[in-house]
Amino acid sequence: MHTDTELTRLTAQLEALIRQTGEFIRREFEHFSFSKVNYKDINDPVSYVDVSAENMLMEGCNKLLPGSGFINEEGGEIRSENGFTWIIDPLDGTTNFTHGVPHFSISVALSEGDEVKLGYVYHVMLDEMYMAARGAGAFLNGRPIRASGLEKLKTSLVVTGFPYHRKAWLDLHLRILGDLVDRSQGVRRLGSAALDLAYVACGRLEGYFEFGLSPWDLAAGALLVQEAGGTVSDFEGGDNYLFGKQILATNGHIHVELLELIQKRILPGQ
Ligand code: 2AM
Ligand code: CA
Repeated sequence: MHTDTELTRLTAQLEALIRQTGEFIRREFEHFSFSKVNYKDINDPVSYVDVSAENMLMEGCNKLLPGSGFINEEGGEIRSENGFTWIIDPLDGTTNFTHGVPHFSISVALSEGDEVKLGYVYHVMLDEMYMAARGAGAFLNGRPIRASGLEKLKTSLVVTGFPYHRKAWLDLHLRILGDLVDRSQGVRRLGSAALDLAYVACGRLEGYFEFGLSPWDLAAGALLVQEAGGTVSDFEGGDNYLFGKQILATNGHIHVELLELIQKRILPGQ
C-alpha cells in the first residue's frame, strides 16, 4: 500500500468482503441448530459457520494483498512474504451465535510489520461497520466516532469477559469484579471482545478489560479505541496487550482509575 488511491481501493474491497461474509453468517444464523456445534475445548465451540467464514475472508484478503501472512482464530498462522499480516476472527462471539443471541461480529485487522494499520469490526446483526485506519480516525458506518467524555469510574459503564483457562485468573477476576460493581455505574458481559472494544470506541461504554484473549479477538478493536481517542494498555500500563493475555481499554479519562483498581488485586506472581 503505497498511495492514498491504493489504500482507498483496498478499504472499499475489504469492506465489501466483510459485508459479504456477514451476509453468509446472517443467513446461517436464521436456521442454525445447536447439533452442528463442535468443541475445540470444553468451553470453546466452533461450527461450520466459523470455518466457512474464515475461508471466505482468507481467500479474499489474500487476493487483495498476495503473499500476506495470517494469524487466524480457526486456521493458525501463515508467515508473511510481503510484510503484511491479516489478523482475523471470522465469528467473535461464537457462543452467542450458537445459542441464538444476536450479538457477534467479524474482526479483521491488517498489520504492517508489528504495527496494526487497519481494523474492521462488523456487528453482523445490527449491520454496524466499525473501521479505523492508523492516523486517520475511527468510523461507524462512515461517520467519525469518539470515545466517551465521562471522567469518573463512578458514572462509567464497564464491560468484561470471564477468563477461561486459569483458575488463578478467574479468582483474580472475581475479586476485581467485586470492587468494580461497587465503584462503577455498572458492569456488563456481552460475549464478543471485538464488539466490547468497538462499543468503547463509539462511546457506548467507558471501559473494557479481560484476561487470556488472543490477537484475533483484539487487534482491530484496540486500533478502533486508540483512533477514537481512547487508551489501550496491559495491566502494567504497557503496550503488551495483543499477545500478553491481558487488556484494558478505556475512554482515556478513567484509565488510571481502572488500572489502579485492577493492579490492587493482582498479587505478586499472578
Ligand atoms: P470467540 O467467540 O471467537 O471464541 C468473550 O469474553 C470473548 O472470549 C469472545 O471474544 C470469545 O471469542 C472469547 N472466547 C470464548 N471462548 C473462549 C475460550 N474458550 N478461550 C478463549 N477465548 C474465548
Ligand atoms: Ca474471538
